[in-house]
Amino acid sequence: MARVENPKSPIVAKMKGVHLFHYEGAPCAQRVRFALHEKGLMRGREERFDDDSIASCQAQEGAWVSRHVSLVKKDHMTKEYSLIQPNLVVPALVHDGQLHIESMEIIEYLDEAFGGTSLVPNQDTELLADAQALTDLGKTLHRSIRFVTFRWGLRGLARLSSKEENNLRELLKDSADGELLANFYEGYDTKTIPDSVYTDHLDKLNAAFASHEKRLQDGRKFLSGDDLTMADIIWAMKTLRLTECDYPFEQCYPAYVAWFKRVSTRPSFQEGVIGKHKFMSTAFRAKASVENLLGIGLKREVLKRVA
Ligand SMILES: N[C@@H](CCC(=O)N[C@@H](CS)C(=O)NCC(=O)O)C(=O)O
Repeated sequence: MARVENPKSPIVAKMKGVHLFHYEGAPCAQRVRFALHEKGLMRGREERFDDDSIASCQAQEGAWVSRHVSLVKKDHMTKEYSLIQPNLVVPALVHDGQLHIESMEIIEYLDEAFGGTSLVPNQDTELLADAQALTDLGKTLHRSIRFVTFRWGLRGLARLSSKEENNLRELLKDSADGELLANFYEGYDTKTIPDSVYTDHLDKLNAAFASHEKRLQDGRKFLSGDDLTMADIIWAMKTLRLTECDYPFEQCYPAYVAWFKRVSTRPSFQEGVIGKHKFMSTAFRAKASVENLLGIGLKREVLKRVA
């Protein structure tokens, strides 16, 4: 479990109940919000991420405290946040003064700590191995989603200035995993992520979706069988993010689209994932549809490569 021993920030020890450091549009944070709602925990008060007042550190029974970390305003690239999440990414979760990082390990932790839907099929070794393998593939392809969606969704908007890059390197100097984030931003050229960097990632994602389409042909409801597991969670967030870039799922993978509908119509998805993200999600989709109409979007690229 990715529990952080001796966290540097004094705020962690003060927190009672569940507190989530997250960003509405970040797939890794959406995974955890989805799981929290499946576990029957509702979204509670909104607090500033670094508010350590006694009142802000108390969670209501049955609810999680939302501590929003804006990736747009670069809250995550501040000294304060680096003391909470040393890799400068969202999410981070605190439960009764214990800090946990790594979204899928947080989900495993929640599965043990709370009731509600069981997300890790521990009772069935074969099922567990399958769900774990799908989850691991999802983790491996996390970088691919970043490259593709930053290339097509955010384009140059997310590029860091050289001052910001230096600040990032400085904040990450003691982090074990920090190199990944720093390298990612250095992958930008002057305008966006170059084609030579992202196409290989797109091919890997296309191959994964084709394989999911195949496994769903036997009529199963979810990726590993008839029950929702953590594998559905990690893949649903990738699918949402790519849907916001107008990836042509409908044309390429009909059974996968039906699966995504089953997952995304769950109340936990609507409340935990979409909720306050609705406006941005709709805006991204509208932007992507216009780009595709103009022939400069992701859809054409995918159809060219999948055909
Ligand atoms: N392995 C980590 C990855 C976390 C991660 O990459 N989070 C992204 C959002 S999905 C982030 O915070 N990115 C910061 C950035 O893009 O600058 C996890 O699963 O928790």
